[in-house]
Amino acid sequence: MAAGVRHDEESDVLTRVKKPKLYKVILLNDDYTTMEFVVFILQKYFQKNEHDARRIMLDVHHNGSGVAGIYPREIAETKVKQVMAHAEQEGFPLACRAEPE
Ligand code: TYC
Repeated sequence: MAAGVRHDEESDVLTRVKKPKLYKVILLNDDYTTMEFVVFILQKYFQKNEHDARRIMLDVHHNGSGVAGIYPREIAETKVKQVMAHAEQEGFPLACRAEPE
């Protein structure tokens, strides 16, 4: 084994254990989802207060996308699924996705 390889692998593993790779959950704008529903989603799934939820919603509305929250991969992916399922249930096309920070 080349010198240093094992050590590098160990330090990578330790880094991931202590500091998991983080993913942004991005909300995407559309013309049909109501502002109220997006504010509700930000409060329910991303623990935002009303003020911050409105600010993030308006940021998405004006800029096309915005960050709802930042989480380890599994949590980010779960939130994407929960949000999309809830929006679909309400008949809104609201889309979101997770992407590495
Ligand atoms: N653009 C939507 C409207 O005018 C509001 C909206 C905001 C929709 C953010 C989606 O992620 C979104 N009703």
